[in-house]
Amino acid sequence: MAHLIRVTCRAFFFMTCILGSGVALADSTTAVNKTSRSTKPNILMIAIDDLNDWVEPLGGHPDVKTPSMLRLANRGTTFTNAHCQAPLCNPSRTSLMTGKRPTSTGIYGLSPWIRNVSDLSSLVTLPQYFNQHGYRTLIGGKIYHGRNGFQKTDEADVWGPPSGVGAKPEQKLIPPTPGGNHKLMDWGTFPHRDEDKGDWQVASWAVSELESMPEDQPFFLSCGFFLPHVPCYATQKWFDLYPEDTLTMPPIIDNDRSDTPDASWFIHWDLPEPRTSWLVENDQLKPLVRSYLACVSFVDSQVGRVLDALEKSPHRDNTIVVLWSDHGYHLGEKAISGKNSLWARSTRVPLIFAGPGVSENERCQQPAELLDLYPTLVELAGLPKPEGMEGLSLKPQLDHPEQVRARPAICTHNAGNHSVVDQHWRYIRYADGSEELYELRSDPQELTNLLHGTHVSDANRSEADRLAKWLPKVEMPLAEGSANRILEKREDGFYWQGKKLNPSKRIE
Ligand SMILES: [Ca+2]
Ligand SMILES: [Ca+2]
Repeated sequence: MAHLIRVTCRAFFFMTCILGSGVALADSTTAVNKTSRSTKPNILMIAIDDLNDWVEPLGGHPDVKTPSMLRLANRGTTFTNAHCQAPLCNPSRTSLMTGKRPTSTGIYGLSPWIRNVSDLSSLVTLPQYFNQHGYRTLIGGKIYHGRNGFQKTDEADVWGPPSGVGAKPEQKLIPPTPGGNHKLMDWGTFPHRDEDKGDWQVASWAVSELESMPEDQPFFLSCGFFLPHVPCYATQKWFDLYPEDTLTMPPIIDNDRSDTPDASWFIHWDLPEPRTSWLVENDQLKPLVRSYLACVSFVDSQVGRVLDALEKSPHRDNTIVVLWSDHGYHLGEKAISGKNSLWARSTRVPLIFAGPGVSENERCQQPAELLDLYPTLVELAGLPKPEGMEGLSLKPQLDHPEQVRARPAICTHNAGNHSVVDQHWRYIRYADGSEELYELRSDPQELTNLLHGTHVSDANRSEADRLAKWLPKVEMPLAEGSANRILEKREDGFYWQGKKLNPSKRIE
């Protein structure tokens, strides 16, 4: 990196766990009669796109203001060690909604949509499963990637607005970005109204549905927000929460990639998201951080509108709320912006449950996977256990946050590249066999690869081997129609988007 930045490392990760006893238990009724709404909990699922741990319940950024997510956390259980199954929209959301790992479906890229893959077209998604058991299902905004499934009544009974940023400036606010000046690679503020934003419209739709929900049927309402996905546009009032002169910058460490394997570059080889070097050279690092934070606070306010509507409704005491993000986001750390890495910056996500059957004001440090949502919600609702679930129900941890869970969290970015995280360690293995290991208590920023240089030791090797036992045993090849952000390890080297990549052309 041409320009090096050193900033004070504040306590970006705190993982204190307030231990306590879980008390409430879910209603275990299994009745499927549509008229039994009062005995079955409703589900309100709130998804946020590209939101990393910069939220108050996770403490990932000391300046961030997310009062609505904090309010939700205070009345529920926050998983402080939750991770996505893929650091990219389509594979992450496909995994969460089907209960299957990317390695089991072969969906690693931004395409395909499951219904276009013959072997996957009949998978029963989370809302479909609830629908089969008497629930009215509603989807608005970004739940599936892009417009996958949009307005298909076999995917949901009711469809709200599609996802999108909403109001846009007449032209991009930042200088042309590398890799083709992608139109989404933009951030900043310009004159517009909060009411003109796509997420405002999605929240308004969810509010109106909550106000008019039929009384004779339990509901599963999925509400997906687009921000803080790029372009990070917010109105001035959200920027005013983060004055430029007092803004805390994320810890960006000189030469942090000197101990990471070449393959760590291959998995985000050629992307529209700028490298940190470009952001620094173009004075865009601070504007990006500020814009991202402004968007996080804006989207939090929309979460608040939906929670307010729930609390004012007759459903407030009988609705399970779950909030998640599909993956994290780098804002300069490890030389990149964007996702598509196997470090905590990309894999760690907010995951908060609240409502009947969930302990209040608790934090769970056990590893959790977004894949666990499907079996967890099914168990909380008292529905029969579905076949073929690859996640584990988090009900034991929702009852008792200290309940040990042996399985670590596994994240995959294209076949053969995985990270495995437990409470204290992160192990990464790439498709060429290269590896990383981090000890998270002493090194929460994952700065020192313990499988590199002088850090190599029998003890570190033994931790790596212990975690490596959890790597997927079988990996499906690319599903038909796979495209966008596809990396393949073939016999003669790595291929990016079907073309052999030249490691000497790396852009740092
Ligand atoms: Ca995403
Ligand atoms: Ca390093």
